[in-house]
Amino acid sequence: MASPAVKEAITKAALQYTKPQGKVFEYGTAGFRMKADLLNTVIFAVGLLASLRSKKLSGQWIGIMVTASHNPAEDNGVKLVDPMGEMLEAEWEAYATKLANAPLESIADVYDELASKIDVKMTNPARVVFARDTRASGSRLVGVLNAALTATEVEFIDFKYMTTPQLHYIVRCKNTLGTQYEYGEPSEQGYYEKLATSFKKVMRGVKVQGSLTVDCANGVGGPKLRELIKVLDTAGGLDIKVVNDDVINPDALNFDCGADYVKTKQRAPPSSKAGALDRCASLDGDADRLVYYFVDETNTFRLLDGDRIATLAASFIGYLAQNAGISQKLNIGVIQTAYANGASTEYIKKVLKLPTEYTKTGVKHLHHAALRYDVGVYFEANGHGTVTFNENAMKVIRNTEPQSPAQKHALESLQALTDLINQAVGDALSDMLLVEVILAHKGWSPKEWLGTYTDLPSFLERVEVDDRSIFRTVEGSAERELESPFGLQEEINSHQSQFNQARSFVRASGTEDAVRVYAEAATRSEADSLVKRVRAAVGKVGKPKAQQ
Ligand code: 16G
Ligand code: MG
Repeated sequence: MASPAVKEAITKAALQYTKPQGKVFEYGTAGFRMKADLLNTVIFAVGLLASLRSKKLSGQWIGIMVTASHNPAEDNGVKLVDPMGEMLEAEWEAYATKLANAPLESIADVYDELASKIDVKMTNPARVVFARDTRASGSRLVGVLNAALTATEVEFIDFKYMTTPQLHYIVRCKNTLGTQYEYGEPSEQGYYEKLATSFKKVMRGVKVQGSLTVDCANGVGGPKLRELIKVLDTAGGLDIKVVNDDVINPDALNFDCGADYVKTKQRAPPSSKAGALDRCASLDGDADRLVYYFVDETNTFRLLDGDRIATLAASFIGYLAQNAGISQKLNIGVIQTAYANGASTEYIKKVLKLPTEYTKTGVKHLHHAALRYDVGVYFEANGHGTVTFNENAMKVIRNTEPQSPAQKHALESLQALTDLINQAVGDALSDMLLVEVILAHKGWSPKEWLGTYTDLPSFLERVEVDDRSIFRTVEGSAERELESPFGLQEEINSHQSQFNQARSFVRASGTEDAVRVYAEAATRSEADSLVKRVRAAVGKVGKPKAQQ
């Protein structure tokens, strides 16, 4: 039970805010996300939940990130980070939802009821770290968070502006400090130094060719990348040109730039001045997504998305494991979602000869699946992803006695990669250094990277429907098959069977009030016809709002 004094403090603090009328909140794929004006009471609830979560885990540090990622500047959001830097445990999402919807007058009671239900020892300490992206609404929301954490007597540290992955890193460092799993120094400087030191190690004997232009979506990744560049200090010949790093003009965030723009529009930001074959990359607003691209000699835009980063990373790690003589001791797997281009999956299976697996969309699903491998490479096509190394992998890499200088070099490189890669969560800055390392080792320009396989032409469409909740996928199908509405999957199958190498699926978005339709096929025109047919089939059963 919470003490009467704490309950009183919660009620008093909560009543400073007003709940938006008639709005139902839900902790979704990436936490709560909406117009920033509506978020005060949600943030307050998240503060309360973080206190319970930390107490439940005997005072381990819990993270709270205030961000709306690639959403427009007027939005904001919040998500919780668990002790090892992972996403909040799924079961607790429902508790977050419950608290966020509780009336303010009785939120202290709901807090107390939850504490008994989850069996939280209320005398345990609670510790929280939080940070935010550069959105104008962030400072107000952090004020609300402060009020909730103060009322529940939480010990907290405000890390001010950070990328989402930096906060995940801090949480993991804080909780592993002084243990055998020590992850690094829990500070922003510690983060840069860990990346820079391991980058230098793995770059020994090779040099980056040409410059890299990084579009920072006018978000928090801009100033943080500049800090990282200072610490890297031209190591390995890395020459980064930072663009779209305006964090002063609040409306510039994610506007006509950033990873989401580039991936969905399949074009470079209009502001791009990159020349033919120049290596370019884009981060999203909170720097947990990364895509690469270039314009070829015929002025055609070429995207190197998350699937490409996954195949590049898996091939390099496989190659190093081979050279280190430990490939028999490590099971390396690649985790993808239904959005992964079929050609990438073929390449992983047939050329890299590695197992692949599909999970539902959303980082947490991929991350959990990756942890079942010694080395789990996971990326969503949209650029979210990382590589995880389990305890066995770390032991094998650390304890294998090299039999030759070449083996020694490979083992040291692998060891450095385990530090270069942010294993807590997908991290655009760390992933970018990983890609740069691999391209330098292979001596590849983005053109050679693109040449590893040819993507099947694909289309992704957004369809507004009356009620997206009727679009339910079959459990265990990784969202590749629908069980409802009745008959729709059969219709999709029948369209699909009329085209070559064709695949299409439909799923309800977890972040927007819409349904997504994906189709790929051997040619552009086939993929186009397929997506149109499936879209029409969805429209028929879903009755698009516009047609009502
Ligand atoms: C969120 C997820 C992302 C997923 C996307 C799908 C995290 C950190 N982010 O942004 O992984 O790809 O949602 O959105 O988990 P959708 O459900 O609207 O298609
Ligand atoms: Mg993001």
